Amino acid sequence: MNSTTTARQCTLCEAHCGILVTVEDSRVTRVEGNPDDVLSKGYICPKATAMGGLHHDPDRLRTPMRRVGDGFEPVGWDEAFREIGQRLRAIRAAHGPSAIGMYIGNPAAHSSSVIYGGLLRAVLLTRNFFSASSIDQFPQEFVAWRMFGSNVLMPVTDIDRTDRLVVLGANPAVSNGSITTMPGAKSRIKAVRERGGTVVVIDPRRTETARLADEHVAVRPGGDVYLLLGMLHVLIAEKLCDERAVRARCSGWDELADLVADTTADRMAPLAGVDADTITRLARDHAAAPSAVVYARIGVCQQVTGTLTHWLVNTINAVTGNLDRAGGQMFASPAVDAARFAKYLPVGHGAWTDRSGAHKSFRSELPVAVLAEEIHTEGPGQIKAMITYAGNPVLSTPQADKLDTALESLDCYVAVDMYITETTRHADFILPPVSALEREELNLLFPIFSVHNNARYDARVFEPPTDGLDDWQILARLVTEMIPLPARRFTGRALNAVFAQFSPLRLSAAAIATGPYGVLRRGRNGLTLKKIRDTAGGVDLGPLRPRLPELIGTRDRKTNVAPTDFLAAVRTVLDETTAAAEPGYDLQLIGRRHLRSNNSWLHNIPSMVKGRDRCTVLIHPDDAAARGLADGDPATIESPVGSIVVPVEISGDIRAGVVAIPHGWGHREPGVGWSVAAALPGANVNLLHDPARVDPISGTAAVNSTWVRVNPVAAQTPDATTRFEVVAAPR
Ligand SMILES: Nc1nc2c(c(=O)[nH]1)N[C@H]1C(S)=C(S)[C@@H](COP(=O)(O)OP(=O)(O)OC[C@H]3O[C@@H](n4cnc5c(=O)[nH]c(N)nc54)[C@H](O)[C@@H]3O)O[C@H]1N2
Ligand SMILES: Nc1nc2c(c(=O)[nH]1)N[C@H]1C(S)=C(S)[C@@H](COP(=O)(O)OP(=O)(O)OC[C@H]3O[C@@H](n4cnc5c(=O)[nH]c(N)nc54)[C@H](O)[C@@H]3O)O[C@H]1N2
Ligand code: SF4
Ligand SMILES: [Mo]
Repeated sequence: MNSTTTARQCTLCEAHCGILVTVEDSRVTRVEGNPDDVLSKGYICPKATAMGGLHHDPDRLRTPMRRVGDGFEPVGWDEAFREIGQRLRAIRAAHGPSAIGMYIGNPAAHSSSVIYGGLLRAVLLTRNFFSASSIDQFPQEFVAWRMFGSNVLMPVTDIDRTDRLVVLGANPAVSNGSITTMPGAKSRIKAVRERGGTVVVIDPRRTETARLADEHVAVRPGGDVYLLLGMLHVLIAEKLCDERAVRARCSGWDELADLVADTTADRMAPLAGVDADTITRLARDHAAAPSAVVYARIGVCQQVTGTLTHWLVNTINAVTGNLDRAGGQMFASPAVDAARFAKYLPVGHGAWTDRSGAHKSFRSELPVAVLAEEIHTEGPGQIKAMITYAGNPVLSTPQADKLDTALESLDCYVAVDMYITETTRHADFILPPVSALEREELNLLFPIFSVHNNARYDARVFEPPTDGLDDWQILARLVTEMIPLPARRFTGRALNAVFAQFSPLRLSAAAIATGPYGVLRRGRNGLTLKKIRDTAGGVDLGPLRPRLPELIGTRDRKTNVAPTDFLAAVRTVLDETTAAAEPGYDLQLIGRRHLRSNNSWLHNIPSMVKGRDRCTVLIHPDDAAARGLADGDPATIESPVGSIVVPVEISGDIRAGVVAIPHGWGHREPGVGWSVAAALPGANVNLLHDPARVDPISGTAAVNSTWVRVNPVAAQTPDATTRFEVVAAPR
């Protein structure tokens, strides 16, 4: 038997764990953790085996597809690009550049092909650009821009050296960290306690991470902004900060002190849903620890107060002396040092708005929650054509069910994806990249957010098929089609030949050689792509090092702890508290993630979906009893904008008054090409979230505190519409 083992990374989530992939007779037979990997050190989660499952999945598209009637037919690449080019150029000529919209999804960031996604977006010159960022990390980027002068400067949690880890709205024991890339998060969290430190988890649910902690604080969904204001009050009123040191490095101390002068723990406690003593103690302990860090992520991004919360998180770290020092929040020093140049890149807020005028662009991008409206609403600037790249916004974004019909109404829709999904089933063309195991590359993005500096290479496990194209090659061909060219038949071919010379890997090699560790600077001992490629698990570039003075892009080169627009916004949320319930709705809905699931697209791999039903509504025993619900009963969850049915899962781990449902489910739409997923129960939770509910500063969809009511299916209110009827799965 012919057997080979290749070292590369699992590219499914941000952790990018090192894996050893064994292939026997052209089949992946084993995926193991790579003990030599300099970042993940042998750790993998159960999803790693899906790298093989995805490669062999018979439902994965291997050839471009063109729509015919309700179905698709295979089409050659050249013919597809020619026809796409003709149709999109005609739409642009008739309606202007913004008539072509574009959406980039999460997996795009997991490959360096995304460089060409950026180029395509630039060439389109459209105002209608969207991405998963506006239901994800936009608040963190916005805060980084305001505090440090660049959206790229989102600080990393130095988990491996901290004495006190406070996790707010994140569940790294399941997600393995995000915008703090920490494969094997569980061991890293346990290690904090093993070296005598403390771990606190602030989350409405007693999560897998909370189980590893010294303390769990069950905050009210959306209550974090008040909890943090209360903590800052204590820190400043009790003089727990080294004011002189803070003034030396930060601007805005006086304004901050003024803002929190009366946000006492007593006043904030009922708004946060956390008692005043706890708030006070959290502040004192943070100041007293030798090093301490608040790590916050998606739970508090997807809030109407997302930006304010992340600003207060960074501010608490800064004023307690935990910014840019070991054990606090730091900035990585990767081999391709994009952050170093980030301060020179314009960010921009409000360069344009959506057509309603309600939503401002942020770094030249509009909030995804308005995508369906921008397709549906007629008039100048209407989106007539779309390109989606590695995204499934029909399941992953709140659109009040309008995106489905919107995509269907387009004059032309091109999807770069390897599956016929809830989203891409509406496409006129689906252009599938080769599988991840057929790619060779070096990820440029995640080393910027890693807990330990590293440079790692992704080797090919399989040779790509001769007619296969990688994402970057597909995107480059689309760029060629969208650039105005004279004598296109000849110049187009020439341009394609030029792009072919500039693979992301070649660009990475050049960036490494000229980067801070590169041969050009360090001579013979310097780093090259070849040296990285020749290692068993990447190159260790050392622990995080203080470097904010070199990176910061604010005018006075200080961290701004009191941006004026944030101060004003806090006064507003203190006046009209976000705690106010929606009349008729009595429970707050939050999300959750599962170790074997990854957003919407791993549900077609049998080993990832075996076992009990995952798309359930988690509800506190008291709330279930009050509604006559037993474990496993189908329940209707209704919000002011939608309704779904999923089985009940009763759990004392969730705060009373709160329910949790995972996103990325509901694959039963006709025409979806995921044969395994299409047979699963589950519903699209984003049908419950109101697209109009966004963080007013960053435009991020606020899906983590929607007011709902939950009832047995029989008691369903007559006007409720149920699109994804399911029966409780046997357990
Ligand atoms: N209610 C609620 N909604 C959420 C969230 C939540 O917590 N709650 N989380 C949000 C977050 S954080 C995110 S990141 C988004 C994700 O939202 P999206 O990025 O829109 O969706 P995904 O589910 O990641 O779908 C990825 C798509 O890319 C395709 N794909 C996978 N790999 C590749 C590749 O290498 N190349 C190409 N071309 N295609 C590929 C898959 O087939 C799939 O169709 O969901 C968001 N939605
Ligand atoms: N297994 C797995 N791993 C993943 C993913 C996946 O789908 N599955 N997705 C990847 C992606 S795209 C991302 S962005 C990351 C996200 O990584 P995380 O941010 O760790 O994601 P979640 O597990 O959704 O954790 C969010 C937590 O916030 C809590 N929460 C909700 N509302 C509030 C609130 O108002 N206040 C507070 N304090 N907490 C709240 C939820 O209960 C939940 O525990 O994970 C990545 N890793
Ligand atoms: S945590 Fe799991 S899914 Fe994420 S990179 Fe590691 S093995 Fe892959
Ligand atoms: Mo995400």
